[in-house]
Amino acid sequence: MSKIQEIAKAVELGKVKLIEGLVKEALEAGEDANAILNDGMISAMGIVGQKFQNNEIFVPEMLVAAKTMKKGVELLKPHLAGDSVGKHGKYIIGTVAGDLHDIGKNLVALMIESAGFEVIDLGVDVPAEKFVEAIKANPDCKVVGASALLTTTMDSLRNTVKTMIDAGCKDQVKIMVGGAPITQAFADEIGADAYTADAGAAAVKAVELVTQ
Ligand code: B1M
Repeated sequence: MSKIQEIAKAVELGKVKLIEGLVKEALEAGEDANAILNDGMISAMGIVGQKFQNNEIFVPEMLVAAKTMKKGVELLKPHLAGDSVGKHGKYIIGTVAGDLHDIGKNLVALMIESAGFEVIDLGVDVPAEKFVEAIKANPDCKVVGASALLTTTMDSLRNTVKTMIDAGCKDQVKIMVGGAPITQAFADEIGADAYTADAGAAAVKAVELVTQ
């Protein structure tokens, strides 16, 4: 089994105590941090989701898998992040109200930071009004990102975008949306300025929005 496969297995099985050693060994062996993240950790989360859907595992197992991945991402952070924090200004990000998933949102935040933004992370389960408050409190912020990871919180994302538009935020910021159930068509329908499918593309799009 390769180091990356071992990392994937550790995340899938929620081996929190093993992940630190495995990630360090993989980095020392010269594995690329992006490959560890994508082929190891993110693909393992796909398997975890599949097992949950098939009733082979339940919420506690999903939680330890998430905890293991978070610990692994912490170790990868210095190898993924750039050193130009803040050159593109501020980026406000959060997971919408009713939604507690934060791994994807955290990865987007990490990539956005690496691309040269100062990230203001509002966390999870963020009420629409809190996005508006944060935008108004940071008049120099030009982009905001909202994540929804459940089909049941797509309406919450719709409400978040509408609340921002109704509060006049579009005069100040571009609104980006994303998350597993979100599509370009849905983003267009709710009035977002941009949609991307993953964290890497989100960083590229954010730079595009402030430099075009
Ligand atoms: Co939940 N969960 N979960 N869960 N969970 C999913 C999402 C699910 C698909 C599992 C499944 O059934 N196959 C399913 C949703 C089904 C649906 O939508 N219809 C589900 C469910 C049902 C639930 C609960 C309802 C379970 C229950 O309680 N019965 C519950 C809901 C709680 C709530 O939010 N109110 C729940 C709870 C949890 C845990 C708390 C246990 C845990 C989350 C822990 C945490 O995040 N701290 C958890 C987990 C771990 C998962 C899975 C297994 C993994 C999620 C994840 O981290 N993926 C997930 C299954 C899966 O994803 N296959 C599942 C990896 C992450 C890197 O991907 O989040 O998609 P993702 O982010 C990507 C892109 O979407 C994109 O970039 C990211 C990186 O490339 N992206 C953006 C995200 N935000 C973006 C923003 C952008 C642009 C791109 O611009 C701003």
